[in-house]
Amino acid sequence: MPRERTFIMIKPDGVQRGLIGNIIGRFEAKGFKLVALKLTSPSKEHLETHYEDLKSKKFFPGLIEYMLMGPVVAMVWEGMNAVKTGRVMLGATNPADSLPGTIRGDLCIDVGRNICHGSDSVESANKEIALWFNDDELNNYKHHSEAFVYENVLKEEAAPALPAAPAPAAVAAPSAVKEFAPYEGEYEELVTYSDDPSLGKKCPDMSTLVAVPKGHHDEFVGVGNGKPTCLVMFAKYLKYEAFPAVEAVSAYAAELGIDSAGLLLDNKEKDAKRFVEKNPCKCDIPLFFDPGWKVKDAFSAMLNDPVTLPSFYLFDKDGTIVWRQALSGMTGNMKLDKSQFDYQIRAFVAGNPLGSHGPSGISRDDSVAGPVSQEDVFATQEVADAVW
Ligand code: IDP
Ligand code: MG
Repeated sequence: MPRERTFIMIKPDGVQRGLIGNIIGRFEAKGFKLVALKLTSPSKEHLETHYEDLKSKKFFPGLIEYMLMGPVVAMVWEGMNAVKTGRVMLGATNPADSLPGTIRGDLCIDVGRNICHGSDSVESANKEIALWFNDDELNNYKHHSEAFVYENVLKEEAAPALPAAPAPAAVAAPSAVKEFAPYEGEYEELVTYSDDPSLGKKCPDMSTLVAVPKGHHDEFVGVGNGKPTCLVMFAKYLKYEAFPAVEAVSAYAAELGIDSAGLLLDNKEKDAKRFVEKNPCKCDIPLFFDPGWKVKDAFSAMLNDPVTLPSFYLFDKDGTIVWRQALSGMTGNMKLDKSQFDYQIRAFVAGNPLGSHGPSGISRDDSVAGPVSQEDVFATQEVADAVW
C-alpha cells in the first residue's frame, strides 16, 4: 500500500473554536489512515524549529505568538498522495484565497488565524513527523477498509508492482524523463564508473550486522528479499556528509516503497548507541552497526579497495549491486546528497536504464588508486577520535 505520510496540525484557534472534530472528520471521511494524534502544548523553541524556514519573515514573531495561544492537535495521516491531497484539503494559506469546500475556505477568515497546518512536501513531512512524534508514537496497523478505499490493494499484495531489474548500466543511453547529468565536479570519488568492480555483484553476507534498537516503524526487509534496496554506509567521522543521503533514502522508503537501511561503520556498539541517543539526523530507516567490521571488509574485498564513506549502494530485488556512489576522506566538506543519485533511483524504480559515467579508464590489475582512495581511513587516529 502507498505509505506516504503527512503531518497535519490543528492550530490553537482551531482547538479553541471547537473545530477539532470537523477537521479530523474530513481526513477520516476522505479515507486516510490516522497514524498518530496528540493534544499538546509545544514550547516556543519547538515552534521556532517547526517554522524555521520562515524565520526571516516579518510575520514570524506574530506567528509564534499565535501558535503559543493554546494547545494544538498534532497528527500523522497516511495514504496515497497524503501530502499533496492534505494540502488541497487545507486550502490556500490565506483563507481569502481558499476555495469553499476546503478547511480554510469553509472555517476561517484571516491568514494569521488559519486554523490548520499541513506538510508541503514528503521531505518536510518526514522532518515534521520526526520533530513532533517519537517513533513509538507512530502506530502500525492495517486499515480495515483499505480494499474499499484503494482499487489496487489486493492486486498489489498478490504481486508487487515494482518492475524487473534492468541490467547493470554499461554505457546506457538514458531515456527517463530527465536527462542524466554525469557529475562533473572536481571530485572523481563522487562518480560511479561503468567498470566499477562492485557493479553486477551480489551483496556480500550481512548477517553479522546488529540492528541499533530505535523503534523505527519501517522493518528492514533485507537486501535481495524481493524489493530494491538503498543502503547508505556512514560513520561518525563523516556524518554531515552522509546525513543528506540518509534523509533522502528515508524519504524514498516512504515515497517509492523501496527498502532502505543505514549502516554505521563504527564497529563499536557504544558508538552506534550514541548516534541513536544524540539523534543528530532525522531519519526513519533501520540502522545497523558492523561488529568487527566484517561487512565493511567484505565490501572492500569486492572492490579490491577500501570502502570509503559515505557510500551509497542501490541493489535490485535479488540483491545485485546496480549502482554505487562514494566519497572519500579526501573530499573535505563535500556532501553525498540526493542530487547525486536521485536520477538513478527513479530511473531504476521506473524500469528505465540507469545513467552512466562510462568507464573510468583506470586499470585495477596493478592496484593503482582508482576512483576511491587507497588508504583505509578507518586506520587513522582522526577517525578513531571522531565523536557523534
Ligand atoms: P502554510 O501554512 O500554508 O504552509 P506558510 O507559508 O508555510 O503557509 O506559512 C506558515 C503559516 O504562517 C501560515 O499558515 C500562516 O498561519 C502564517 N502566515 C503566512 N503568511 C502570513 C502573513 O502574511 N501574515 C501572517 N501570518 C502568515
Ligand atoms: Mg508551510
